[in-house]
Amino acid sequence: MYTLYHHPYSQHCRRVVSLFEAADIPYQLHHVDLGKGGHMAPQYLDINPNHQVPTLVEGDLKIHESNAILRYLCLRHGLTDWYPENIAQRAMIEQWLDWNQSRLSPHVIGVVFNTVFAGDRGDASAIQRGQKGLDDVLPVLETGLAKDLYLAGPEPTIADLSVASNIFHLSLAKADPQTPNILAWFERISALEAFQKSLPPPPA
Ligand SMILES: N[C@@H](CCC(=O)N[C@@H](CS)C(=O)NCC(=O)O)C(=O)O
Repeated sequence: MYTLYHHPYSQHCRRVVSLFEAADIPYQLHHVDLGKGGHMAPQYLDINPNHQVPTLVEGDLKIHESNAILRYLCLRHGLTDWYPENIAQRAMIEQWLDWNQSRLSPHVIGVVFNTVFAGDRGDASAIQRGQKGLDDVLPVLETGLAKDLYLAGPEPTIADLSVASNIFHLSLAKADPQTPNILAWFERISALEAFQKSLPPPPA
């Protein structure tokens, strides 16, 4: 049985939960209380020295980095629908997985953390910088969705689960993009039961 070290407000965790649910893979969640410093506890640092969630544990194997976990699960369980073997399609999936981490994610964190989770410590200039960054990168996603229903073709893949977890995260700060291709795509992803099952309750 897989154990996913998890926090419900972590978009990086939610993308993994979406795949577990979509592929009907048994798993258990282990809550890491980020608010109380659970990620800095020595026992957790032994599991993930980056002091971050998610971490996937399967016996002696411990994997950090959410997209690496998605790829591992697909390869381990032969989920070729979610991670097609066609090399051109695979390249598109890898492109969007990397784009999500390197281009989109920093701005999502800047905006959402400081708007929703930082309370009085919210940094207005970080929100402004994040918003400017989003204005720069989100048109890339809008254009990327012009050709097909999903990021790497006519069916959803792990690239969609990964990027959509960040788009949902932006909605917590009411900063989710409102351009037509992204809206229509996000509606399609939101209709997936597996995606719905990954979502957190509204923040208190
Ligand atoms: N690149 C990592 C990012 C994970 C990440 O940023 N996790 C956040 C929660 S969403 C976290 O655990 N932050 C605590 C910390 O960095 O100390 C991944 O994709 O798994």
